[in-house]
Amino acid sequence: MKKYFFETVIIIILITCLILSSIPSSSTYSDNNVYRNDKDYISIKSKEMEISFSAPTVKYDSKYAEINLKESDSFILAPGNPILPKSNIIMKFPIGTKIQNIEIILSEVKQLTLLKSIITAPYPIINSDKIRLIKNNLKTNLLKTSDVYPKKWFDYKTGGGLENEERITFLSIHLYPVRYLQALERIEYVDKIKIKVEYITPENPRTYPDVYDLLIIAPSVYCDNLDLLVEHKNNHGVTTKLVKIEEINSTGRDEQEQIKYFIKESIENWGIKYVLLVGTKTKIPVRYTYPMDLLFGKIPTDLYYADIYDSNGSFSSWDSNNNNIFGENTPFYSDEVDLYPDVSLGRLYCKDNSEVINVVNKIISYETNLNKEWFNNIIICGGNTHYNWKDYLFINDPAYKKYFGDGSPTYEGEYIGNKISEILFNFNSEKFYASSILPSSDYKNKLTKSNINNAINDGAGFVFFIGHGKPSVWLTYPPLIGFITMPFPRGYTTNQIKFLKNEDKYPIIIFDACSCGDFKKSNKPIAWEAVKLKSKGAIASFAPTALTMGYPGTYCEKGYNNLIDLGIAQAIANGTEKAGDLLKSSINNYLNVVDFDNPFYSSNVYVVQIQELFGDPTLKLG
Ligand SMILES: [Ca+2]
Ligand SMILES: [Ca+2]
Repeated sequence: MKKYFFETVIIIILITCLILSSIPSSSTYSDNNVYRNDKDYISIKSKEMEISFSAPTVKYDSKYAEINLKESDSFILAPGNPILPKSNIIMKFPIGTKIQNIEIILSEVKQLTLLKSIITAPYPIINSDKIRLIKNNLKTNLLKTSDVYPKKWFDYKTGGGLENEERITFLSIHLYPVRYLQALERIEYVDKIKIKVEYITPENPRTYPDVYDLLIIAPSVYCDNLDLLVEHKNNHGVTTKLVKIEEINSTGRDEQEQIKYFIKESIENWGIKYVLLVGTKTKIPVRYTYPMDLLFGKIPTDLYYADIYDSNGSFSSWDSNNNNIFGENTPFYSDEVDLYPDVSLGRLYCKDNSEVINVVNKIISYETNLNKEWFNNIIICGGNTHYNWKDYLFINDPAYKKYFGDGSPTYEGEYIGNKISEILFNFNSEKFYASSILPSSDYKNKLTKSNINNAINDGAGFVFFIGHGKPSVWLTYPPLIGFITMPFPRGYTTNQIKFLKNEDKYPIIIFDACSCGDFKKSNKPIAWEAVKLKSKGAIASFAPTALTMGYPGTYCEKGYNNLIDLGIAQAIANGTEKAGDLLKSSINNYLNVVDFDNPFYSSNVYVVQIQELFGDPTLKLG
């Protein structure tokens, strides 16, 4: 997963600027062969870059100091530890590239004495309607007063994945140009960091035949009805292979591993980049994993089938200690899982042929009428996700300030909703917010079930539901009070979706809420119930398969499910063409930016694993 694969990392810290004078200013890359052995060319290549930083700025409030860096709005957020700016460098290499060495050279280290201690990062909270801090359930790594924090000036990880249809090895380097000497109440910082990465690209670059784009795996009873979809896909630029699950006989210790090996063979023999599973968990088994075992137990994750390779390009079994417990994360052991998807994957959770027919007809209708006028409408539903934080009552209370970090209380669902409409500024967003019940509200559209359904009936490309959930319902809270749920009285339920009248105007729904895609507890999660309906409902949906997490207050945008949600919005804004690539792109971004040297890393692993697409990953957007 992390650096275990690689050779030593050398850090050279020179308390001088002399060497830097010979380095070109600003960020530069260079590729060169520096070593050749007698027999073969062993090409150790290198990339260099230099990053400049302004002096950090310090802002004081009544109790804490807040450190900012002009060049970066990314921060180390290890709960209970100081919030410090960081800079994320993402490098991409051909898959199988081996990182030999990473070296950094620092400019002169300067120090600055602070007048107050640095504000600490908030703890995530679980987004179920029963809110609790997870603080007490995870081991924490609070700063000891004698330490420098963080311990190193940089950290890194690698992973094998797929970006823009290219198979690549990601190298994500996080630089920490400001460190905290708590005992002295000082920061130390640098204004330049030079990075040199030495690497070996694979001798035989991976190229696979380009025979098929999409692999569909389904039970044979569905195949007659899926033939229509295969024909449609082939006629619309997506070469498709349908394989009966009964005919898969790859090696593997159990059915899930056999399917995973078959997907690997399909990548290598046919060049597939998309996988569609058709069937419930009894027809196509799901892999259960234990990313936060102590708190959540086992969770269902189809990311297991999408993350085929590690950063070396080797098969990733998700069980590196071979104990038949997959994706383990405990204080004592973690299975090596890089999580970066190597295919874009979705599941049509069909329980019978009538659902197969409904969904195939909807996909064909959606893709034969592209450039839909209503596609540019988006609907955003949200409210006050974390009412227990009593919002503005505590805005000036230092104890709460400690939890919020430098964030402020806010109506989290609406805060994220506004970020989404900013990212998707080219779309017409219609917002249905719980705070619209306040006379002073800027928002006029009331968060009611009929308003939501009327807006969907008018046509929208995307619907975002940001808040809380259970398998059969999405809901949120109004400002301040937590005993009323909205839309009143019991939220937006599976039943409500049945009243839709939106034939041929099918949106993609994003449920940024707990358990709306939980097919372990329920065979009828709302995320699938919306997709399976005949001639109405959604064309596809994204939803977590278990309870999820978030930060309270304005910090909500910095992590967990809200960050996944914002990543999907960003991928839409970037013009991503196919539905499955929205989630893949969001996961890649998430893995590249979240803190990995963090005792809470397992909570990030968990949040990535529970993301599910209920739909065709090759669905053409527009
Ligand atoms: Ca294991
Ligand atoms: Ca991978």
